[in-house]
Amino acid sequence: MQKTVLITGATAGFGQAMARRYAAEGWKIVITGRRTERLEALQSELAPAPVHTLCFDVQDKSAIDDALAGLPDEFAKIDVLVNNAGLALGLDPAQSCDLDDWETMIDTNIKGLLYMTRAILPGMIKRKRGHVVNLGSVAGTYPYPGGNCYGGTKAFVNHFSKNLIADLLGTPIRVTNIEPGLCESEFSIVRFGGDADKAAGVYEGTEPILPDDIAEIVYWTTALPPHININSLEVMPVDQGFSPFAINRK
Ligand code: NDP
Ligand code: 8X3
Repeated sequence: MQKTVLITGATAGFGQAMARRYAAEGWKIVITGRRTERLEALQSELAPAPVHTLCFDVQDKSAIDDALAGLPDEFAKIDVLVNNAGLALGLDPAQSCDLDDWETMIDTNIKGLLYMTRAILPGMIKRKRGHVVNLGSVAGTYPYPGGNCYGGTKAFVNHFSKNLIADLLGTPIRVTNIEPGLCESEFSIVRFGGDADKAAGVYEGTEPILPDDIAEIVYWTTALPPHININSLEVMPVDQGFSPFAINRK
């Protein structure tokens, strides 16, 4: 039976790479994002693979509900939901950063993920099959200066994913939280308000993880035998490590 994956945030980075990966495996794919032209370009690129595009903002609950209600029958039975749409805005300290940026991160990374999950889970349970893959981050586990609200949203994703596993015990539905570290995509360009040079500096002199690497990992978690659930998977490039605690000395 041909399976269906719905990927949020498929207009760039990880989501776009995942669409290509699932298309290569012969899945039906629903790609979402706010940029229609990119969704259509990806659909054309992947043709003749069965791809359906849905343009909506994950912050908008009724837009999500309308978009999902309008899914054609052949794309409506979602086997895998990848809650990938998300963003970081800024790297300023909590005491001086923009409160609107915090709200956007919360509305996108937390509330958008909740809306999508709540809309799609009942169908999965009814069909007795499904897998929710969430994009968390190392930022949800390890603090760093300027990570404040972004890290907080990803800590939410981590804990919510595990609580979903608790609620879904006794069903065949799987839940996985992928927690990447340094990965080159449009992520840093968005974080720095479109400053591509500043974003490039984040990866300078390193070999970061690339969107295709994350797509491979996500696909692998969903292709495992159905009795196996990868609860969480933390992944960093070899060029990334840890620092000791920072100490303020008088
Ligand atoms: P990109 O910026 O390359 O892609 C982000 C995607 O999210 C885009 O397709 C964008 O689509 C979509 N998106 C953002 N906001 C919204 C919204 N309000 N509604 C709908 N779609 C939205 O980033 P990545 O691919 O790197 O990031 C994907 C996920 O992985 C994010 O959740 C991020 O936090 C997480 N992550 C990224 C890491 C990294 O270093 N790159 C590391 C760890 C986690 P559009 O603009 O068209 O709406
Ligand atoms: C993205 C990784 O370290 O920039 O989630 O927060 S990091």
